[in-house]
Amino acid sequence: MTISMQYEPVLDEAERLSREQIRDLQLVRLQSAVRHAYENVPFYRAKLGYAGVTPEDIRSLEDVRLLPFTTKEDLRQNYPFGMFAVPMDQVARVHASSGTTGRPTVVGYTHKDLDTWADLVARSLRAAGVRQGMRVHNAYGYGLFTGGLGAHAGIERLGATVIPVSGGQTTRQVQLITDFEPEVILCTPSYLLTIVDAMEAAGVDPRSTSLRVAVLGAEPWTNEMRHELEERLDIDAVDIYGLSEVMGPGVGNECVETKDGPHIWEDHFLPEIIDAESGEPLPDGEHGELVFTTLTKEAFPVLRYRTRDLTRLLPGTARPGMRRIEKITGRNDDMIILRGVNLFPTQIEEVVLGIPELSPHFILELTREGRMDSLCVRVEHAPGQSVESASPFAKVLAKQVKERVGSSVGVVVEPAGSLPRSEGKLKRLYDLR
Ligand code: DLL
Repeated sequence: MTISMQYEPVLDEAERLSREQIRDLQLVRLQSAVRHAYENVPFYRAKLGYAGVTPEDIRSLEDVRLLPFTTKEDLRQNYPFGMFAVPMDQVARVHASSGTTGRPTVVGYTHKDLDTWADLVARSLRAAGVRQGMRVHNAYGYGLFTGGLGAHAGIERLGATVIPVSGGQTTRQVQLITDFEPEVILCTPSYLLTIVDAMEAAGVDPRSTSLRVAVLGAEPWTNEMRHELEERLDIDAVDIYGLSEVMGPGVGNECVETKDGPHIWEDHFLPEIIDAESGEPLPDGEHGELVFTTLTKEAFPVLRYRTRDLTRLLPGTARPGMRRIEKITGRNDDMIILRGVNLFPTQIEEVVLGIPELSPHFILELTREGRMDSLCVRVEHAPGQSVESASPFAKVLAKQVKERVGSSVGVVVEPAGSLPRSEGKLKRLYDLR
């Protein structure tokens, strides 16, 4: 167990608002956000018109439910700039999602949007325990991905020192951490795992570096992975959440003093949970798909955007005015349906990390024999083990997955270092069907 840093939390004005004050602010902002989207984006005008809704119909926060959903497919169909709500000469920057299938989705920001984004990333980092004057090693990828540049601006806004490393070249990352002595690292959890291994390979004791905090996100990860990274690096590992369509990193962030799931920065974003199949809104506390309406964005407002992320809304703790989401451990897109049983890669991660003879490096391969789908977990053995010595634990893993998830999976123990390593968002699932 690492001991959480004894920082006094530093809160900005909005973080001190009561729940009631936040809701009042949200209603005023929601009304103007809906009007802005309606008046400036033909797509929203048409969609609201079709649903028989006008901006005047939004009289309470609950009236957000009158609005139709927006999906990734809607954004694709308006590629590249069709969803922008300001003329192009007011767009200061664009970013785009990688778009593994089909067209990427393009998002835009005015100067004011960039300003808000920097403020919210600074707030996120402060919640994680980052303070003015600290050195921050930023290993999120720079470029069209929102991670690198989004985090960069927030680090500067906070008054910390940014080391803009971007992703990749892992040996050099280790060298820079050793030489520049940053207190903070920002990257995906899977890439931090790659970096820790590289430290060990270079003869650097990961627990002895200058690092004290890691702000990790951009992909699902479990509390088991948090404990693994905190133990191995002697740090606090804190969760940062966000998505390009809503802004980028910093839509919400965990507070280091509680580490109980990201608080959503509700002065700028209105979250909802819906039933992923029926689209029906669900009460707080129930599991479903996370949906966002942006309250202040100028260039790229979204109304009821379906994230495909699965979680639930919980009351605020360290920031009582804003609700939290439970740590996101699954996306609709990642769900594997194996002979009728739903399974998420993070459920396998939880089990793998509980078996010391196995390493946290694993991939999932989905194959089909005849009409039957089967899933194979390829997992590397832990350091100090061999394929022979760790192989009996393949059975242990398969048994625990069967008990906890209800699916029968195959398990193959692989030599250390044989599986692909993450340099950003990890690809866990290989669909070979
Ligand atoms: O990944 C933004 C980001 C960058 C967040 C750096 C945090 C840190 P996209 O590439 O648009 O944006 O991917 C967004 O990544 O819908 C989630 O499925 C997943 N995701 C992001 N943060 C988390 C997290 C960035 N903390 C998609 N936990 C989202 C789980 C996350 N999943």
